Amino acid sequence: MYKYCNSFKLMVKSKPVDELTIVPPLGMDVESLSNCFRYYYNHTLGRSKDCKAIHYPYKALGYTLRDRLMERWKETRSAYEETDCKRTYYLSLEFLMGRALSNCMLNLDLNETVQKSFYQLGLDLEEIAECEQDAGLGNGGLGRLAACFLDSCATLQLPVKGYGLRYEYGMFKQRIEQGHQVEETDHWLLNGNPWELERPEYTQRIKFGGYTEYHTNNKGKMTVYWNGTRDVLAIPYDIPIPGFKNGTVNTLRLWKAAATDEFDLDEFNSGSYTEAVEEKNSAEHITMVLYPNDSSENGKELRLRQQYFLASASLQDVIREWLMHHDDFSEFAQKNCFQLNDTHPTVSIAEFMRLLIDDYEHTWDEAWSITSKCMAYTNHTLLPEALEKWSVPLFKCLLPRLLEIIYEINSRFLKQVAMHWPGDAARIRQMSIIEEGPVPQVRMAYLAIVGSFSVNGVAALHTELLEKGLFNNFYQLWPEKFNNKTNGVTPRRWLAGCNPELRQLITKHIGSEKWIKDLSQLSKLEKHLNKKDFRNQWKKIKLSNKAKLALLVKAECDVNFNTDALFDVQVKRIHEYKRQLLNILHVIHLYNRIKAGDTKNWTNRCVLIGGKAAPGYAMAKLTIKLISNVAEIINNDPQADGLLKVAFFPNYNVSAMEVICPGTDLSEQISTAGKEASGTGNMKFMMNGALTIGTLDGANIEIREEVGDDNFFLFGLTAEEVENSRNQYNPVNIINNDKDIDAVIKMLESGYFNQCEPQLFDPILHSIKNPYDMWMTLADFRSYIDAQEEVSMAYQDTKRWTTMSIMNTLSSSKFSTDRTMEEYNQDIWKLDKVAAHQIK
Ligand code: 26Q
Repeated sequence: MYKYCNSFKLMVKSKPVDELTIVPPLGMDVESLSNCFRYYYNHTLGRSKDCKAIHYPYKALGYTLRDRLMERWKETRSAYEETDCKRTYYLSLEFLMGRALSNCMLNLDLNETVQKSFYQLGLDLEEIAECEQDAGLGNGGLGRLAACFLDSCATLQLPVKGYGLRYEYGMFKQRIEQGHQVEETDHWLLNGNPWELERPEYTQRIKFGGYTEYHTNNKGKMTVYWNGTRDVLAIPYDIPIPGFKNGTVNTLRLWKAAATDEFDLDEFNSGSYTEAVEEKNSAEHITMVLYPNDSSENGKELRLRQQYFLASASLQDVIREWLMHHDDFSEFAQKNCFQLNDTHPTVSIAEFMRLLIDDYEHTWDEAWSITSKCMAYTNHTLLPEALEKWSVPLFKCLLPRLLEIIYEINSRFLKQVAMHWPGDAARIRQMSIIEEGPVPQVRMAYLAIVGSFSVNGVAALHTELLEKGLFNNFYQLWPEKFNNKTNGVTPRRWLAGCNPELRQLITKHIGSEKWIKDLSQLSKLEKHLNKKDFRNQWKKIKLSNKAKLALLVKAECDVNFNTDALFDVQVKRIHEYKRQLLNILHVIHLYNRIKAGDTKNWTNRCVLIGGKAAPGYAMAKLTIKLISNVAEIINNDPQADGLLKVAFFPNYNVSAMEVICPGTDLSEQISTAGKEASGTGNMKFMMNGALTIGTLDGANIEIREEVGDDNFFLFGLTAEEVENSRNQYNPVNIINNDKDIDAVIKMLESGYFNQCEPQLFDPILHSIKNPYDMWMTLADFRSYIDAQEEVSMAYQDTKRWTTMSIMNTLSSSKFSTDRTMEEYNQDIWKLDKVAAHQIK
């Protein structure tokens, strides 16, 4: 039998005999690892002892470990195939994976073995691990959530496969130059990537452009042809996703764009050889760069190309695999589910309809019945300006067949609306997938809701606000589709991995490591809460983690953090709604107190702020500059020495967070209530024993519920109060009636922090004083100052602080993605867990 894959002309004449694939399992002992490592270093990579480049030993270790993953990967695939189990595909434009090496050692339980092997080889494991580039294929929360989900699914042995894009350039690297953000490219694949496996035999072909034609086929059936397209190839690269010590290795499949080998013959014959070859370039642009989360990038054609490229390649791939074991699609919807990570991959709904109708000859009703039973949509934002829209003319030009299908989906949907609300024309206009206007727009969130059987928000408040606000019409029509799935983070990376000392202490007191897979066991620590020995060790570990963070801050920011001081940290993308501004205004307030000699009962603080601003977001960039300038002045003022330090942390990323969250005392979660969908950094800090100062926003509400009011520093208006007081908001009044706030504003207005650059911060001052300030920064300032004062007092009471810190870790089990994934599975996916055959 010949198997033929459309573009990669691979022929397999016969099934390989077992001799080819039967191999004895690889050793997991020190000697086997050392031998394997030496083999890769000397033979595969061809290096000698004189080679100074550190990434070769890193790569050799990567290959050594990947081989061990490879065996388990095969076993996992066989187990899924043999059981013909139901599967979920997590479609996401972003997977913010961070580093793979230490995660792989943790999950294969090879930490100690590799340590020993490297000790014998005379190599420094820590130094070698440090040279791994972060896989920064995401902007922030949404991308990191996808990575945590994959980790938990592998650990829970859920048959879930991730599909994404293999960007050549990930999230930009941030440098700070004279207080300003400067973006640099992140060419993360430059030295190769030992964690990926290219799979050209599964290449797919993706259509763009062209036009549609309607013909009646020989059976008298009307058939649509999408012709005249300019096609691009999608080549898959597989990344192994190991579960925690369970023999499962799931897959993340990332697509890379490549040109077809066909040239435009007309151009070729007329002598424009180079122009013909240039087409190659434009094809490969599709997966060149990750889009930063930037509203100025909205509506860009290349972004829509990326979205369709992911959707089409992934769906074709799933169908290819399905048809290897099934004759038709009758059981497809029972056995497959697609989870859409925000609206970014939502064109999948129309693409699946196209494939079923045009390529597999289904009727509209059959196709819709299958499609709408397998799609599920997760929303991650409440900001109306962040809802994706695509101009109809652009859509028509790039994806003409898909636009036709979307119009048909919409027309059938609007008939349902009309039945439900007879005579309500306004409702039809409001709910239409096509927004009318000078340039009509496709509303992707509406398409996602109409085409999915499940719609979920990412924290209780967020889901409630979706139901009551943004998607209320749809909620009225289909209340049963809506559900909440509060986010989480994986305790492997975010506790066991990044905080090895705390891992050891917890394990010792629980009596086993089972808590790493079952975080609810953390409650067993409660009986040690008042034990002196346990508490002392807790404090010692926090201090040691603070020392590590202080070293990093010294290296990256050249600022001295004293570990006796309160480490007060806000790290996340820079955005007005997250209110880094409120944080720095409070810093200025503290500085004013120092200058005024008001330092009785003072608590020393080290304030760390980090995060990237979207390159086109002027206000966010100016906020970074303000933080940098304030830091510069305060850190060089001898009066503030020992009392207050401030640093802006450059290039905040996953690896930095692995050092930052274990060394933090106070976690800043201070968004305007109703604006942060969930937040996940808040959960990482909590797990590592930091206390939160926060508003009643996103998952903060649930964090407070779990840890108890006494162990959380609450301030600010509720989401409801924010909306109800918007019309009366008068920031100038607030300034005039509060001398502390007035002093802070005066300080800014005086140019104290921008003496060489007059007027620099005027846009910030204007936004703060604007009664239409969307983020109502000053409305919460007094309450924030007071809550911070409570924090200072609590920190001085070491006994109280330690209890609160332990209580935070102990109460964090809800925020494990293991719990989140169990809920997705119970309510949405309904997958059976499948254990792979364990290799010893
Ligand atoms: C938009 C236009 C063009 C190109 C890119 C984008 C784009 C890219 C990324 C828009 C949004 C994102 C990412 C959003 C995000 O990270 N949202 C966060 O998701 C987390 C996980 O659910 C939540 O915890 C956060 O509250 C939410 O802000």
